[in-house]
Amino acid sequence: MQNKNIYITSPIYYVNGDPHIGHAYTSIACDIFTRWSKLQNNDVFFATGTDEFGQKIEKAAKSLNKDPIEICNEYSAKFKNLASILNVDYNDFIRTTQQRHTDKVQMFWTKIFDNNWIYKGKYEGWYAIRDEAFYDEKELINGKAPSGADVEWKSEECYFFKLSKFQNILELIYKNKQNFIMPQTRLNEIASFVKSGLNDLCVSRSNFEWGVKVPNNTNHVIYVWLDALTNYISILDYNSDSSLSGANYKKYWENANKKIHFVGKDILRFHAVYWPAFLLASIYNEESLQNLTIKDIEGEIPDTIFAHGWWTKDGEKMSKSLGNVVDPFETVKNYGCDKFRYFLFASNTFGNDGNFSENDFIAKTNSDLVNNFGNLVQRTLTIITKNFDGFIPQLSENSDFIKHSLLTTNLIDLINNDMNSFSFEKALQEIIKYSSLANEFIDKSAPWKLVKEGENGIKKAQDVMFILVFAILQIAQAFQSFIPSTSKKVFDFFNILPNQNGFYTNLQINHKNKTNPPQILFDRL
Ligand code: ME8
Repeated sequence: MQNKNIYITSPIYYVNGDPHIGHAYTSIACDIFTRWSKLQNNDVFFATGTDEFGQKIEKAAKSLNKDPIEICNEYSAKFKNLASILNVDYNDFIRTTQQRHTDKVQMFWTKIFDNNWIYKGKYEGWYAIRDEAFYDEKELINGKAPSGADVEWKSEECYFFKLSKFQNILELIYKNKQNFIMPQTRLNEIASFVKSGLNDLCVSRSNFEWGVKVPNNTNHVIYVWLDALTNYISILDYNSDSSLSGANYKKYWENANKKIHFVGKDILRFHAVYWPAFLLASIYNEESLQNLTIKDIEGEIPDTIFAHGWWTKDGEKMSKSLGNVVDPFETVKNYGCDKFRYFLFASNTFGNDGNFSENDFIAKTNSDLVNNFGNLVQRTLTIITKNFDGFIPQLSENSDFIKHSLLTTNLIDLINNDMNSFSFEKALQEIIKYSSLANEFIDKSAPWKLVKEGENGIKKAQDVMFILVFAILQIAQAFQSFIPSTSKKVFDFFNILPNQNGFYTNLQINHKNKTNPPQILFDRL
């Protein structure tokens, strides 16, 4: 019996450019939390994909003299490939140009329309194609969007969504739903934006073609953010008639114990303001929206939207024109996937902005992975091979070390709170601290000397080696979500199979298994 149903999503990525470190970062974060949740025996669904409609994609295609679908196919494949080289193990990958998605977007629109939240009007204002977002005059900074994107004046007939009517219910959510927006600092930002008053939102466009058609009016396409956000339910086979609901929609949305969206801080507003409003609009009309309590709607909206920070390169904003974009394909090719995964989450507090520099990358990898954990594994295997013919010694019953902290510490328990609150960097610090203690233990107890000190010395050396193997396997377990291939390698060195769908509750060390000859776990950079 599995514990909980957990739904985890990454943003769906725009197909107008090559994948970069930012995309890699969000996808790996989702993968880490997915793996962690699965190891805790939860039933997890991890969704990702590509965002393929909108003016931005149409424009990119035109500039390349291509059909939009051609560039969608090309770039969507690159994002799939990115997931594969990063060892990101998703359950499903949605493309918004797939009919399984467009059908559901139209269904979702119709629900919102039938609940009387959509009316026709005329939009006059600023639009940034790069952000696919509308901005008020008062939001512009030096004539540009707050993101720095160019804006253009739009004056077109469009359908409006009555976002202004959602201020109260959104404020109720922010106030009463714990962990709805994480980290906490971001909650304040969004809450004050909503408090300053919401305008109705233009949710259709009529001056270009590349989008999902508005039902019953083919002159309009649905605003790309309404289309894109719907991916989170279309991928689960959303159906608002619950008797017909696809099993996944029931399991991972309606009846999920936790629904978590990981996003970058730049797209938090779309997820924390528009998305819950759209979801509620698909269920309630204006009258039934009044007097709802947080309990009534809790299952209908996401549980957590976690906004991570942005990466810079050597302290500068990354951009194509500066040519300083960190290419995840290059980095993985040069250094390997696990070192990259490790650095992204060990070098920076998840939620804060991070900076990528080759020097920091090399220093962090060498100090934590090569010199610390890698060295521990290498030394331990060497001593076991040399002195114990490759067999892992047993801990003697009356050993002086029986209460040693390396044995009594349960590393998984130790990192549990950090992992569940997305403090990934703190969990990694705990693991590395424990690994340092194991290295100190090997130095202090000097098993290579003990083996030369007669029967008592050998017995003591056996105890030491058992404890070291135990410590290494605990570390490999705790590392499983972060650097899965490395963990597997370590288990393989010791000829031990990790449990199929969970952590070891008890590390079962089979003393009859022969360890493999010492091998290097990480190359020094
Ligand atoms: O926004 N550092 O797609 P996208 C960290 N299609 N993260 C970064 C980053 C950086 N330097 N640059 C970008 C979209 N990102 C929409 C999403 S979801 C329904 C639709 C992050 O390809 C950015 O914050 O532009 C975002 O979370 C993600 O990359 C996808 O960006």
